[in-house]
Amino acid sequence: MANQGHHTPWWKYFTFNTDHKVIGIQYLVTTFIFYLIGGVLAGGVRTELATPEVDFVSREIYNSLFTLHGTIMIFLWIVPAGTGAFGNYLIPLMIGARDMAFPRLNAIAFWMIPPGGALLIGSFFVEPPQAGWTSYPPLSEIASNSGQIMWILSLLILGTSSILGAVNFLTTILKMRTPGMTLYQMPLFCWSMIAASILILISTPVLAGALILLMFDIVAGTAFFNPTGGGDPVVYQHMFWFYSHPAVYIMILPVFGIISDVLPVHARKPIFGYTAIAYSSLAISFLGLVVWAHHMFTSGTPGWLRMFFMIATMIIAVPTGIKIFSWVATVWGGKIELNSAMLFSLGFVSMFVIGGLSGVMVASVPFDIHVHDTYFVVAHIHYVLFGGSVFGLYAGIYHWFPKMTGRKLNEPLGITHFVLNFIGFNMCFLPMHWLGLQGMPRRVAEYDPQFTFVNQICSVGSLLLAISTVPFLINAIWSWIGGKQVGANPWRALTLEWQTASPPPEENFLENPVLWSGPYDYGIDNVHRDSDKPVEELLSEVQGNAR
Ligand code: HEM
Ligand SMILES: [Cu+2]
Repeated sequence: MANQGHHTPWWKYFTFNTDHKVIGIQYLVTTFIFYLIGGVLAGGVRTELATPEVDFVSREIYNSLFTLHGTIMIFLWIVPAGTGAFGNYLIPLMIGARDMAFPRLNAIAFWMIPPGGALLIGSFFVEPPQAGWTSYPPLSEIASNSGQIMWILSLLILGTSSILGAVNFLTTILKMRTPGMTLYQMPLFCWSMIAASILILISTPVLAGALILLMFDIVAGTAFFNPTGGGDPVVYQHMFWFYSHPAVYIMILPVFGIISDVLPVHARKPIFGYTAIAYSSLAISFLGLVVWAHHMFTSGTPGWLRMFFMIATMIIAVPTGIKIFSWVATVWGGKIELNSAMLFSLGFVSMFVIGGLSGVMVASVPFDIHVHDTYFVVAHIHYVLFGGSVFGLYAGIYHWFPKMTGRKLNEPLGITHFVLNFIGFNMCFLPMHWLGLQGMPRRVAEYDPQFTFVNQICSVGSLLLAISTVPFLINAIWSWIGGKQVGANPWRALTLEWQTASPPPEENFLENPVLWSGPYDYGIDNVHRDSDKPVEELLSEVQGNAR
């Protein structure tokens, strides 16, 4: 058993490297930098909203701040971090493969991210785009044309990157599993990546189509979506949401997978309902494709159609509820260790439940008509995307950092990070439900002075969120250089990625890995220590402690 970690020289991370582990870390670090940039833009938004008047920035710049904030958070952080970073790093290791199916395509997909991001951020300095992350025409066709075109080109590049990644994930999972591993022996993260990849492949091309037509309208004077030339802006909305509703699942499915893999390890219990979790991912993926018009209840959609989309949307609560039930049942009665990975996972489950509940509320047509385009929607998306996706990504970082670096993140700093993040998050976004119900519109730089105090609470919460990132950054950099060294399998986990050294050698496994157990055959034990024992011995020990 090789326990000696294999460290990649730092400069390799700046090269066109085809090793999926290098690419995964390249994605993780790059997207995190974009997260920080998106966070600074959010800070600009919250600073402006600390007072009801327009004083910090002009209205135009405010529009551009939330436009770029939303676009960066989605297309340069959550989507590429969940799929690109974790998908790349984990899939081959989890299925016992040497690399991805198409390593060069993989490197190309990554290297499309920096130019895509540069183009998007560059648009701010050329002519700030103002039409929101949704870029609905006719607004997107009349304001900031050159910036809007840069925005479109950037999304086309990032979308292509995402498609290339999905082709790779699907092929790798379906074709490159170690001999003897059936689909039902894969870690659940791989199932969730199958579901997310299917969504990417089906929906992203439709977004590309919409954006190309939008660009024709701007540069060539066509009128696909331009009502003054006989076009129909609602067609854009259909095409946009045919991608962007599935996109919320592209952003959350990989995180569902992360949580399903983190919880059993730190609760020392088998996952509850393996097949239910696996199939519910596929069900979410299918249902996610037929609900897009719930974003268009106020766009003149006919009543019978609204009824269909309302009911279909509510049905998604079923597979989602199955997952939540399974996670709760997994930790129920476990020997839970409340370390940072576990705290972020439990934070994820609880915040995602709130986001899911407000989601069922806005799925209902009469309610949605009341809160459409208010801060209620802003609260909802952040409970799903921040309390959900971001918390889950952090859980994944704390859990797999020892695999990636051979060192553990510092726990006191991690717990500080979690506590500040959790308080800041709820302080920033919980009051927005109330603001929305009271009718405060989103995407506007000024507001009715009666909302001042509550907005100031939100802004202080966002400041706390910014501060919470400091202990994390210190922790990540400091632990990478000098953190506590660990052996191959510090969490005593059973999935294959822990059977090789930490960090793994370039070829991942020196011998073909052997499946000694299912991925989650944990007994309840409370022995938490570093283990470098051979897997067979470890397993009999772990299972010997079973109930
Ligand atoms: C860092 C903490 C964050 C803060 C303080 C924050 C704050 C805000 C605020 C106040 C708005 C509403 C702007 C308006 O409508 O006038 C907004 C919009 C938005 N945020 Fe965040 N946000 C944060 C993180 C995130 C994350 C992690 C995501 C993940 C995807 C995200 C996605 C979005 C989206 C999609 C919009 C809609 C943009 C638009 O209307 O075009 N945000 N954010
Ligand atoms: Cu949707």
